[in-house]
Amino acid sequence: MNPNAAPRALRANITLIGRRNAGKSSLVNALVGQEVSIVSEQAGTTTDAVAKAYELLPLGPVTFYDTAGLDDEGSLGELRIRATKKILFKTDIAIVVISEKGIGSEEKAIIDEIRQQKIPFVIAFNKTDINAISAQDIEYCETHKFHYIAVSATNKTKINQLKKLIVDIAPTELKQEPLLVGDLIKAGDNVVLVVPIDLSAPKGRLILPQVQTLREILDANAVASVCKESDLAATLANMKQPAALVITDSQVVMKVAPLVPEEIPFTTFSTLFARYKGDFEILLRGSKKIDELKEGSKVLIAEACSHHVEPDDIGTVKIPNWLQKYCHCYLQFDFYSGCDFPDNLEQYDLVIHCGACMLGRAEMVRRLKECERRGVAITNYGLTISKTQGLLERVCRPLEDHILSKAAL
Ligand SMILES: Nc1nc2c(ncn2[C@@H]2O[C@H](COP(=O)(O)OP(=O)(O)OP(=O)(O)O)[C@@H](O)[C@H]2O)c(=O)[nH]1
Ligand code: SF4
Ligand SMILES: [Mg+2]
Repeated sequence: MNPNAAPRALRANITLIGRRNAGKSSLVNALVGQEVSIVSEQAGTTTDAVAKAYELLPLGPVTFYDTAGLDDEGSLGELRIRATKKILFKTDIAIVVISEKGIGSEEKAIIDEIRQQKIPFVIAFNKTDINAISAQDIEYCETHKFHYIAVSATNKTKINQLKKLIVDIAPTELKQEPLLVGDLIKAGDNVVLVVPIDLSAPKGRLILPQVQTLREILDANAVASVCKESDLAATLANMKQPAALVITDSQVVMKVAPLVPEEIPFTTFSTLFARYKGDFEILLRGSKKIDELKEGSKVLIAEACSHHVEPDDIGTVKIPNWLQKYCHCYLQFDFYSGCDFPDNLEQYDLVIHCGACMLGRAEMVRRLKECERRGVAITNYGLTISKTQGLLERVCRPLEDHILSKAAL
């Protein structure tokens, strides 16, 4: 864990998918204004996916993936189709490229799959310089309320409009940075941060999540008090106006919880970051899976990057111990670090993800969605710690109350 590292920029993955020869490579070239992908009239030109980084304003940095045609033949073709489908797991926005032949059963199957995976998509009818969209295809798109556009990669027609459509349908996590704590407090509130200064605390400074939280409290014109867990009781007792929120480091949540009166909203930095960095509902759903783990259940501890492992490492030592104690049984743990998930992800009963300090929100949400698409529950370190200490409900309450109050508006 290195919570001081700056988050990587958000980068959206945009995948062009369709039959061979539909013009996927030509369209990628037209979108980025460069000849990055080989184009030919021979079907099956693109065999391995080609990635091209591009700055798509106002969305920001994106990667276009040009994929192999989904009607590729033979055993190698099957492998390519599988590789293309794997890219779909990581796709934020899909462009279904249709050739001059229009939408057939193959295209409908692709669209169904994309919809099932809840990927926003646009249908790009390519080659409209030689063939206009048929009335039947227009009706199909209109009936299903699909976004569609007629383009020509060769003539560069409506390429800018296609880019605009991509930006319009982009998921919200790609468009706006969410708040960490600012929406949970109001001007003048007292917020107490509990920061343990133990051996694992870096010398002479606070860590990034703490600094980021402090900054947001100030931005909200609220007042922050910072103390160690040993000084919390005195800090709360000396306040003329009761604390509006107490936020603690997860690792001391057990010590701190009894010191905070029930009526004072109480949460952890990790819980705030679970919402800020990911999809809170997916993570919360995943944490419920902990109660279903039984003897021999398989748990994957996934870390987004490799790092030096301390003897009491949170991912490899503490969380496995807490979990087994909580579940009263032996669990099988696998550990995986890197920007991908293992191919056999489906065999796990639960994935527990690290705090994702090195990942942008979009990337973390994408990882969460990939697990959902592959039917595997996922939660994260922070929620797991609170759950195994019996405090999950309490530390989530400030966020859930906020979600409910927003829904009531
Ligand atoms: N007339 C016309 N031809 C196009 C257009 N876009 C692509 N083509 C042609 O269609 C053929 C296939 O184009 P590619 O871009 O290689 O198609 P692809 O979907 O990447 O094909 P694979 O990689 O084989 O799956 C080439 O001969 C292109 O010149 C277009 O907008 N209009
Ligand atoms: S991304 Fe995950 S594994 Fe890497 S330093 Fe951050 S919390 Fe630790
Ligand atoms: Mg191609």
